[in-house]
Amino acid sequence: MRTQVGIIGGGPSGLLLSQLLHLQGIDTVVLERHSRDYVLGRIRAGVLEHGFADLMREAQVSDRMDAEGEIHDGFDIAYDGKRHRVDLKGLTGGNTVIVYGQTELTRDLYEGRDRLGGVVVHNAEDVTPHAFDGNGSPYLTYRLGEAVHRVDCDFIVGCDGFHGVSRTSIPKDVLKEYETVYPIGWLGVLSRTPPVSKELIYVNHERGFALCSLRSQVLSRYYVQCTLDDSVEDWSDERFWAELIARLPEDAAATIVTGPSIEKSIAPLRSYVAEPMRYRNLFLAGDAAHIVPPTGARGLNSAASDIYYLYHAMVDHYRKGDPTGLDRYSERALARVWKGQRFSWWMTRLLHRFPDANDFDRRLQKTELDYLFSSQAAMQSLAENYVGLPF
Ligand code: FAS
Ligand code: PHB
Repeated sequence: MRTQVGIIGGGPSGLLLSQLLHLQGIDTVVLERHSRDYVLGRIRAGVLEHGFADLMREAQVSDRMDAEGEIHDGFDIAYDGKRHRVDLKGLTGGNTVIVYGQTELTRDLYEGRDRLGGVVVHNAEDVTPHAFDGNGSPYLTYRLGEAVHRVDCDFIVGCDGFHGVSRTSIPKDVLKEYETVYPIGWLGVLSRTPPVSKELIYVNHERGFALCSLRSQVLSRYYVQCTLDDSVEDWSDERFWAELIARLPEDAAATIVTGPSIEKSIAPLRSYVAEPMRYRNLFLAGDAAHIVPPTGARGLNSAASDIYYLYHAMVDHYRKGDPTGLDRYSERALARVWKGQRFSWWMTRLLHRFPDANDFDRRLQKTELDYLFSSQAAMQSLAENYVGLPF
């Protein structure tokens, strides 16, 4: 098989890039190691920056997002038992976010690929990138059952997430990795219950962080900070609801509707960036290159940011013969990735209880929160990062 851009990974990054390039007449093949159902079985992000929503519209896969996604003008941060609203719309001159689950967004992208006749190979095992170092033409190999297949291409894009094959295919002496691992995790629960609040509530509590989010008016998404020793088995639904309620401000604790969990998972918190995001004819995008703690809702949005830059760079290369975008992809993408890293790190430090924190740390955290809600400038900084900085 021959194509122009060989993409490893059929998650949001790979599918969005494939869809956008297809609409510009640029051929792609997506190799995904799991089935579509498996990919759509994952429960992950929930908040889309307005720039990401625009990309979905440009990719012609936004009808359901625009019909079912909820536009949110703000969210609350609760601490010391009180809720403080962050007026995103007012603080950013009208920008908002869309609350729309990654699962549904990925489903929309798959349906968009189907509509255009896009090539997405599922259950592709042992996907391996070859000859991407500039000596010869790049190609991918993969296995379907016993049969080995080959995809010849001009470029390879690793959209294969943190545990993929693309980043680790870059020579060790080329890659510079930056990482901090937090001694905490998030236990997330999805329940068919009405959300406790119209907008998200982020909670800083002495027992630990909590977050009240949603997927629709009948589907709620809740999180509590847990330890890295915790396992899902340690957390019955009863224990989860009791702990969440213990951390919520009074009004929310009194009105929350609990119910059986339909999904329960623990995600460890980590900040990670691999540089560069290009090695000759191999590009990295999304979680393949960077990971953030979910506190700032930047993970999926940082992936979309990479796709924005790579998409425009590929179009300039193929349509105008201009390599500038490709040559500057890593520099441009990383500039925005690192701002997302900073914001996610800052929100995580602001809202969680760290086991190694002393009295000074905790007093400083409270001062940071008091300052935030006493300063228009500080709130504006929070708001402009949350709705998404310009591409
Ligand atoms: P993904 O990991 O989504 O997709 C990579 C794809 O590549 C997968 O389908 C995988 O099967 C495939 N793949 C991997 N290796 C392969 C190989 N060798 N060959 C072929 N295919 C391969 N972000 C938020 O903003 N908010 C959140 O609340 C949030 N919660 C999260 C919870 C968890 C448990 C995780 C893991 C992430 C969470 N994220 C969250 C971040 C998440 O949304 C990512 O940013 C997003 O999935 C990134 O999309 P992709 O880059 O496409 O990577
Ligand atoms: C979610 O709804 O899953 C969600 C929302 C905001 C975050 C993290 C996760 O910061």
